[in-house]
Amino acid sequence: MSGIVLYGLNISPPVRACQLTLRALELEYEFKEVNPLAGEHLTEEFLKKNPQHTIPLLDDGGDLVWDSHAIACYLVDKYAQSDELYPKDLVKRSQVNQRLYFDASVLFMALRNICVPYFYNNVTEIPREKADNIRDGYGHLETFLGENPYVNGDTLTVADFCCAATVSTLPAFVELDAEKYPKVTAWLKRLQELPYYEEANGVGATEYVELLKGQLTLL
Ligand SMILES: N[C@@H](CCC(=O)N[C@@H](CS)C(=O)NCC(=O)O)C(=O)O
Repeated sequence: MSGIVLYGLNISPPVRACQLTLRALELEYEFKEVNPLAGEHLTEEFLKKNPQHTIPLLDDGGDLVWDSHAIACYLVDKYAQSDELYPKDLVKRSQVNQRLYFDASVLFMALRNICVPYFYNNVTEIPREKADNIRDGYGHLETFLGENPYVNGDTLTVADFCCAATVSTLPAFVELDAEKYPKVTAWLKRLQELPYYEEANGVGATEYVELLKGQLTLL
């Protein structure tokens, strides 16, 4: 086996975080569609590769990596010309890791805790506490950004890709209020200016938001 293969679906935020990273690094890759909404993540073949049955999954010449945060870091460590997107300096790396874990455990979980009941059990009501988890996520990010252009300061990192893939999707559930969260709004606009943003993330995020438009009620 050779070459990079990314398994996933365009509407999935963690898949898009990997696509942002791949495009930023100008890496060639094959995209193989696996649609969890059609049960394609539960085939024997896919489970052999990822027993946790999540997308994205990266197959790099037979080496398998899953979890978007792990994939993004792996790609930079292995292929980047510089360490800018995922610094080698221990302190800087720990700060990027903090934002990555924030995305994995706070932002993305706020999304997953609403979309899993909806997609798999048709739960169309969003309880107040779940909507509050999203607002808390927006609020923390607003604080983290401070006066900086990116989530870890002056430099774009993989943490921006992971957080942006999620934050551009969360408005499917709770609007990103530009007056309450001006820094988050400006940061997202900044990322939208990246030449590869629209293809790697914008199209899929819009598709996700459109798919859920009018389907859910905030309690
Ligand atoms: N922390 C994981 C989350 C991945 C995840 O939950 N992906 C969803 C699609 S957005 C999925 O594969 N769901 C199917 C399942 O969990 O069985 C990551 O960042 O890759």
